Amino acid sequence: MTADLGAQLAAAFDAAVAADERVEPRDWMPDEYRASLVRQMAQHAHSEIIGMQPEANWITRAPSLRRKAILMAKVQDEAGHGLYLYSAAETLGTSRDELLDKLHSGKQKYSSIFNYPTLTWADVGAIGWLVDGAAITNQVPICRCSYGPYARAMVRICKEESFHQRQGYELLLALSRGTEAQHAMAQDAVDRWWWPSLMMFGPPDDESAHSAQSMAWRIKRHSNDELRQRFVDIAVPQAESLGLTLPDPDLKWNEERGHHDFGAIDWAEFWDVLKGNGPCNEQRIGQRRKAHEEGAWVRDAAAAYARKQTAQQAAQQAANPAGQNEEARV
Ligand code: BYC
Repeated sequence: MTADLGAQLAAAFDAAVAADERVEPRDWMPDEYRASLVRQMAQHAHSEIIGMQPEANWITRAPSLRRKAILMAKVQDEAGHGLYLYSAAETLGTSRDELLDKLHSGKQKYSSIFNYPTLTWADVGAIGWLVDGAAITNQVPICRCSYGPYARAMVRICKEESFHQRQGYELLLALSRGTEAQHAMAQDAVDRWWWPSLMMFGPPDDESAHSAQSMAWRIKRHSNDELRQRFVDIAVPQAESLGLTLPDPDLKWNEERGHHDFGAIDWAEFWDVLKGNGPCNEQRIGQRRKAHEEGAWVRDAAAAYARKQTAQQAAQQAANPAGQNEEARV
């Protein structure tokens, strides 16, 4: 490609993004845009898949058939979200195998939140209310992401996440209004999940390596701190309706700012979890690798079946080359 043509393509790309047009897989895009999308989408997909583990931990111990059915449906939805996102990442020329290898070898990240344990049944409620609530706050703007396949995948994901958030809220409400011990269990879960949920939005803006460029490319529409503040403002009245408190003595309404002020986040803990030192990092990745190895026979069988089908179709076509025309006439 000549330097002139490169500059023209880059200018056309910048203009399309600035005009809020969608970038589609076959459009020209800068290598760095492609790489940054693969990075974020892969991390997002991995989070959905790893995120199945803490909740699946409670499927066999759900307190009723109704709760069990709801939880199974939710965990299945997370698997589906992972698949939409891996497929969307594949449109950028990166295979799912490649991305999974990078997850298993620790070269790509997944969300910090899933390195915390689910100690009681109330944790299922706290994850739904807080973790899915934070996820929706972060992900609704991604429905307007400049990259078409990612934006479109997010529309369906966000609808399902809303249901997940509601089920968590409803579960916590039942516990909060239950016996004293149930109320205490709900409060304890919220106490443990609140701060890690705030960390999900990523580092503060002045330490966020990718935000400025991702916002210029309209992959991200808001900064990490903006979305974190939006989440806090939404969660405070919901906690009141639940009859639960949030574990932050500095949380209070600031009339002047029109937002809630909140206490300092322990960023040392966040970076430590990202380095692999959270309470469950080893367990999560170990379980993921094991599931992948144990699923090898399914992938082999599916590939063998696909080869057989292709060979049969080729043989049929060779034996009856006119068949295709007849089908076309029908
Ligand atoms: N955990 O420059 P920054 C869900 C990394 S919900 C781990 O601000 P960016 C679910 C970041 O990758 C969760 N790593 O990055 C819910 C970067 O490292 P690299 C998934 C994090 O990309 C319920 C470095 O820190 N949601 O799936 O501009 C049930 C500097 O950060 C985290 C998504 O992934 C974190 N919390 O902004 C089941 C949403 N935060 O890559 C499942 C899509 C930051 O340079 N992703 N890092 O090695 C995003 O919106 C953005 O990627 C983030 C980070 C806001 C997360």
